[in-house]
Amino acid sequence: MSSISDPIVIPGFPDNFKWGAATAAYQIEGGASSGGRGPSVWDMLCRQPGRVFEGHSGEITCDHFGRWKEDVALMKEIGLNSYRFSVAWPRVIPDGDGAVNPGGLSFYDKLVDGLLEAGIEPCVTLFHWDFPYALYLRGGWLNPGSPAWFARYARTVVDALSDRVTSWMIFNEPQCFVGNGHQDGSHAPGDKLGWREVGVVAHNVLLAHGRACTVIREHAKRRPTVGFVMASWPRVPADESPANVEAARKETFIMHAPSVWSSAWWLDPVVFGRYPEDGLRLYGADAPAFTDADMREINVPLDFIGLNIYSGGPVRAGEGGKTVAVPLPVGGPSTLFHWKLVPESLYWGPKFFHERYKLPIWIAENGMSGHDWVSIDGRVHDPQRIDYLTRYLVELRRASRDGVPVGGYFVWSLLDNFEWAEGFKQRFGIVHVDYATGRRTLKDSASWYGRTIRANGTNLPELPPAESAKAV
Ligand code: IFM
Repeated sequence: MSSISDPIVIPGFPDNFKWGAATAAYQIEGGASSGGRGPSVWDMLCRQPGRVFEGHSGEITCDHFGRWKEDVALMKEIGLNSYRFSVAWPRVIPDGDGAVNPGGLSFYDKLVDGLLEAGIEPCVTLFHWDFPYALYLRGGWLNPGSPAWFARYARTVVDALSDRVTSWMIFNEPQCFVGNGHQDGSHAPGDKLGWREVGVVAHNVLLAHGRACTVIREHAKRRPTVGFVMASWPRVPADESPANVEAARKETFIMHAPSVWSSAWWLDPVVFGRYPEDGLRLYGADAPAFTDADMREINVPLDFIGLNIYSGGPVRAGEGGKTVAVPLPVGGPSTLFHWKLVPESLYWGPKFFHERYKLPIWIAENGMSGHDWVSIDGRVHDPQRIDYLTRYLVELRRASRDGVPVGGYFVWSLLDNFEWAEGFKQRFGIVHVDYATGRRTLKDSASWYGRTIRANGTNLPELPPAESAKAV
């Protein structure tokens, strides 16, 4: 019997919450020339001097291709119930559009079986940036045939895995492979296109999304759950006054210039079947040409929105309806990437996206890069990562308690890995990887994460609203 002085126990996360870790094929697999895999645009970019930190590449990286059994065993040891990984298109169809490579498919087939045997749900991302180089030579995403290439690839994977896989994410962070890959040229394929062409690339990616979603719905052997995964840097209110909350809500979706970084530019077509008016106005004559039929193809029902959130930007309401950015404290906590800690982004981000799009939210990535190494005692101590994850999860739990349907959380990343143009400089894993030997060492954060999973988040501190952030 409870008494008035007993603390009120509020649940942690929903039952059946997906507690996972995420990775991407090019970042961990290695085996770039093994098993019949074709080259991707990332293999080619890494060969160009000066493109990637110290000339690193994903040629070998964590050798997950060779060591996947060991990695599944580690996931089981940690206690994950879900694992988000991506399938490499050029491993499955080496030239992107020709013959299927049975060896490539069988790698994922065995991985899925291994995960299920370990009691871990496989959650598949179809595209995490490793576009087949042969298709790039045929115009890449600028080619009007690109949505059909992607739909065929999707069909191949769905036919092979959907008897066991039910959680599907189609594209990971289209803003990045379009914006970094095709506009500022910092990522593969390294192009610097003008607005008109970038708009075409993005539109073809949206069409590819719609077609792949339809392929999954029509051909999956088990009832699928399908999501769209966005990179998101939500705006957060500088304090919780209604005016500042409204300013943050508005600023999270508004467009001030033509941009493929805008969340609304992607999600409005996918969920509402139309480009945002402000974006179309700003693109002006450079807006992509589209038909009603295109928009119908893009606007097929989705089951959830995946958000990759690492930080956010505080704002307040200014004069005349303007929104003003509020600087974060000088010298405040930030990661090795210089991404500032803004834990309340994991409250406001899910809340604002759910309010606008009325879909469940999964946190498909969250985590931090740090200076992690194997200490003299043979262990990897990463207290800052534990603190970071604690603060962010407290805020996600607040969103869940406030009624946002939050379906899962995937820490980025399971393993230290190849961080694109930053090479191996940034270590995001909860498992340390010695790239010279391939040796894996669980970091302290992995043990902490396992405890948090077992407690379904009830071990996280109870902090008054926004206190997790204020303490920072
Ligand atoms: O490593 C990346 C990942 O591939 C996409 N989301 C952000 C991560 C950290 O930069």
